Amino acid sequence: MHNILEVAKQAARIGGEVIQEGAGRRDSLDIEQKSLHDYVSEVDRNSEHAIKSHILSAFPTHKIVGEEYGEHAGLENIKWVIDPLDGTTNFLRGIPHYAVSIAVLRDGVPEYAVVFDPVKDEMFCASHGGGALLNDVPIGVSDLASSRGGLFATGVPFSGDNLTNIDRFTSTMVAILEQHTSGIRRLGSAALDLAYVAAGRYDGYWEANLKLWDIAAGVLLVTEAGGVVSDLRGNQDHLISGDVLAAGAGVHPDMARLTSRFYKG
Ligand code: 2AM
Ligand code: CA
Repeated sequence: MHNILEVAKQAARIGGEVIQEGAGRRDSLDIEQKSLHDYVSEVDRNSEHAIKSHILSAFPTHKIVGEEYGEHAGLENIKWVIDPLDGTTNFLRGIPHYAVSIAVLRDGVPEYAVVFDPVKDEMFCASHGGGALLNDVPIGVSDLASSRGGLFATGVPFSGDNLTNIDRFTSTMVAILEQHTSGIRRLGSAALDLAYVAAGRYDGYWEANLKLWDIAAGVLLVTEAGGVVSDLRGNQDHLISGDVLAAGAGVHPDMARLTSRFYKG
């Protein structure tokens, strides 16, 4: 009998090896543009293929959905959600900040999560009710009592629908800055942003319009690390909408009050 979390961690390491092998020959990679500002390389595809093969060798009946290859049919109630390379733009430009993200959902609810950064060799993982770990050591969210003075992360809109609604992003940013923050970071990997909230490195993180594979693992990391996750209105629709707000319990209500002013629907 295979242990789901162990298989997820092994699969993430296998994906990480594919990515780092590709990083060593960046100039010769086969790169394709999926849409404006959205690129995919042979590394994204090879990583997903390797991850999927490993999962299916342990759990041949499980359902899998990945960013690059879509859905692999299987059991309806258990679904592996894979981002084989979160932070592709960073990767392609030689910016060493990207990750593999793997979540296992049971009836739509994240039960196991792994976010693996192959550059820093950081393995974040969580299981429902079992807490969150970084390289096998328990982690917890920040204990800041309010958003004042916090260090935050976000994602700056870069294309599509997000740009047509740019005002609500900039208004949110100003409102957060008015809290006298320690700064706002934009590092380009949603999975790692959430993992960093789980580890208490950021006090809070918000971003709109993400995909399920960007956030499914990260949201479980945050809640298992004692944090709170919602959409930008403060509701529990983040896995459906892809709009996410994650923070420690002291900071989340303040941030939700600010984001909900600008993200009404
Ligand atoms: P991806 O690398 O898996 O596509 C952060 O804003 C999220 O948006 C990332 O997790 C990233 O996931 C996605 N993204 C896609 N294109 C991007 C771009 N040009 N710049 C920043 N993020 C991008
Ligand atoms: Ca990706």
